[in-house]
Amino acid sequence: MKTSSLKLKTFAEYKKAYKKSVENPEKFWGKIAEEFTWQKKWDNTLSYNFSIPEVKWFEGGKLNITENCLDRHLENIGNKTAIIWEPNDPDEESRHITYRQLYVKVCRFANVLKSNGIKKGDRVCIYMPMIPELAIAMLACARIGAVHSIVFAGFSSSAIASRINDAECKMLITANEVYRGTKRINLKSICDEALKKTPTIENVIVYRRTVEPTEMTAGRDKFWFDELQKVNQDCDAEVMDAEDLLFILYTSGSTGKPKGMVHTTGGYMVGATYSFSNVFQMNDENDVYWCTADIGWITGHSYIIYGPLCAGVTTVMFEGIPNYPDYGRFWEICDKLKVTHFYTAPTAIRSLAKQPIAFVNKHKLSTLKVLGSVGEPINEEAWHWYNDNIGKGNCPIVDTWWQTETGAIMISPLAGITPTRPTFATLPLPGVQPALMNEHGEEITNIHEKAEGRLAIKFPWPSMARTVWGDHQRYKEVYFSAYPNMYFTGDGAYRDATGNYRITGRVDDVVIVSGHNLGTAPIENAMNEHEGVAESAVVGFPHDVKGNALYAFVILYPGVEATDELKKEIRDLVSSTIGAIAKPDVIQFVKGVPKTRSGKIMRRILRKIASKDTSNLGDTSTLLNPEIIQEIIDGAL
Ligand code: 7RM
Repeated sequence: MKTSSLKLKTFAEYKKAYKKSVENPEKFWGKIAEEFTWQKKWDNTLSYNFSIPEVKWFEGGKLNITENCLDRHLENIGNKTAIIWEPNDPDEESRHITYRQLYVKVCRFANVLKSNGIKKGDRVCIYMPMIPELAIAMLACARIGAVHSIVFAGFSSSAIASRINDAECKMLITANEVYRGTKRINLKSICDEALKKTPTIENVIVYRRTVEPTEMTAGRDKFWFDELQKVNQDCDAEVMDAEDLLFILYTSGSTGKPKGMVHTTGGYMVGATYSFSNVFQMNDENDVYWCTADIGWITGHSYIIYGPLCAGVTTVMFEGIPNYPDYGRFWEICDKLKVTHFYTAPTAIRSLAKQPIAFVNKHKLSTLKVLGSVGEPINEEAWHWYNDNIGKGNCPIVDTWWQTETGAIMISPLAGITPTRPTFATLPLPGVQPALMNEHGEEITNIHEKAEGRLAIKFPWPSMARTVWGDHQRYKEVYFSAYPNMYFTGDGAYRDATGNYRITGRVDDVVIVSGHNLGTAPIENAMNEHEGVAESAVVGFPHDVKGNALYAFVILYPGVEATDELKKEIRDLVSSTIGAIAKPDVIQFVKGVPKTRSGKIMRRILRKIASKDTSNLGDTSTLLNPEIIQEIIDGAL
């Protein structure tokens, strides 16, 4: 989908496309799908039934996503850089891999998978750092029709083991070690611990990222490099049906064990690529795109690898962290690699905004054209900091709302096309039909009046997850039971009188205080407006009179003194912004709040601390900062 007429160019074109996509979704998506390379055209564009639930797109169509990411580009852009890899250590050299080189590497490693007994439909777990071999491993799986299940290389051995066992993976691909800032972490030993409990794994392929000695188990563990020597580089792409599995990716539920979201080949490819091209608008062949997410998350799957490579652009992979060697690293890389399109998360923006502005101003940032945000609601303050200091007021910000389950961006401005508005994800992409639901479970259909409710989607889109691996019932209960014949997102949203959406946060974060439904996100936003407050998290806890009361965990900027006077100021600010009913009963100043690796606050744990019920905090091993929990408990009020 490169020079496609389907890339929208003006707001009028967007509106026209949107209208068409609602009037005849099958015709709309069918035309987009025709822009890709298929071995055989589909028989049936869409069949679905949300009450089973079952969704099938492009059934009978035969394709391989790697032919779309790689083979198709060889003729015209074979020598263009597909991946620029930027190492953790700024003194180590970057790697530039062309489309042709990537094609050869993927085919060759695909033969390694085959020679180790991996066949179409087998599940392969990948636990690797942000190095090109991670991209090669995932594309090699796709080349032969194996289903990849990538586990973020910051997760613990028990998290790896439970994911491997849930999907019954036959192979594990990993690296011996990984560099992260000043640390060197032994991934292989974490895997070895996991492998004690994973009977389905037959082979482990180990990429040597460092020269350190690596412990290998004979008969099971093999070095990546040694295996490559045994195979050639010719590998035909496996014939996949559009509805054959492409990958499984685990996402944490608000309770219980992680859900293995299942994505299939054709629809995912179409959705990821169409959204990528239209949202980011990379219109110059020299544009360079950098998404700072880890490939272990859906953002990395769709918007570091599959979307950008299908679209034939240059995509950056960064191995390191934002604060090594210092807090200017992101901006240094933008200058060095001439990044034009930059995509990151509000949590990263907020943490960088806390640092002295000199870390930004040391760098030019003159190549940037478009900025993106994803992962949580971006608060007003962070939006402006990003816009003013990074974009210099010249770069449209695309605030992209979507989920692991949606596979692709659902609500977002199209860069340079859709008028933006701070904190608003704005309008649905063509082909996406959101519905705002009121407290009686009815759709709020008047789009000319502002309204607030819960966000559902009332028509299927190609890249939606098809099931939860091994638990279709859970898929039905979580996503298709809240509202008949609709997909429920779990998010709340506000819609203004022009149809622009602002995502207000997970509705599991709604607290009912004295009968008032209070979203915690707007309260946090109000508190964050105080000049001393860096970040905050609000949860509910049981209260004799009010039913629930509000407990606020507040992180102050360095040097700000934690006083009772400050607490009063913060309460007054909430009161004047939202209303007295939203004033937190308790404010506890903390150094940090527990977060998932992708930057989402673990409110489940804060709720327990606020309720003085800390006997069983559940699994905290996958957190970014588990050590903060005891500190918060010790200071609890
Ligand atoms: C892409 C991703 C999904 C949840 C989702 C929301 C929140 C994501 C935004 C956002 C407000 C955004 N997948 N979320 N993007 N909230 N504005 N632009 O993050 O599966 O890991 O998370 O993230 O609550 O339901 S995810």
